[in-house]
Amino acid sequence: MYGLVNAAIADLAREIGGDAAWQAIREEAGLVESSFVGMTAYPDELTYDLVAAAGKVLQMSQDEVLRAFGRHWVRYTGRKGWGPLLEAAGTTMPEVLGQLDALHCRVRLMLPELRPPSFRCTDVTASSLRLRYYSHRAGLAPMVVGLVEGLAELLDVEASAEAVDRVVDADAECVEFLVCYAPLRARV
Ligand code: 1DX
Repeated sequence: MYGLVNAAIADLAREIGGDAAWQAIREEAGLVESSFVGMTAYPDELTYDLVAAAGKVLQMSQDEVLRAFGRHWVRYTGRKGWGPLLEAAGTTMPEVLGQLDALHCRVRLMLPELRPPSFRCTDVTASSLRLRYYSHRAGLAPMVVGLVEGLAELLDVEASAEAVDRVVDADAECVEFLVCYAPLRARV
């Protein structure tokens, strides 16, 4: 994954446990690099190793690390100048979630090695929707719960996501989430 992801993990680890925790995670993961170049693609292995090491050092389960990472990703990318990308996607949960594939298409124009997941919304109501997450990568679904929480923070609404179904293929993973949010008001 692009270095920005690994940099976000490092930033999250420092936020939780300070620089000492991040150094311990680097050591645990056998990481040679001391920092990451955001726009350089790194092997996925490295990211998985960081998540595993972060769990060990910060005494969090893998699911907790992934969820915290999802929340942090929205904040971190906002801080690093990518906020307008997400802000342009919409102002409500269903709008933004429905625009994520288009957003990733745009980012891919710049970053040819991007392998973004795909998100599809169905059964959209004023206060809930079903979100299907299709990923090239296995085991990252708990991150989606955090991503939804991060988006909720950004949009200043209450929201939650819960996995309700999963289909695992040889080379892909599809997980369906039920996303609930504060009811949208009819526009006048
Ligand atoms: F709900 O693969 C809200 O490398 C969401 O399943 C979900 O393949 C927001 F620095 C710049 C750069 C760079 C901007 F220039 C990425 F390189 C991308 C910013 C997306 C904001 C996907 C990151 C693929 C890297 C993927 C989990 C898990 C998607 C991470 C979250 C908006 C992003 O992101 C999986 C890769 C950006 C950039 C966003 C992602 C790769 C998401 C979201 N993904 C790099």
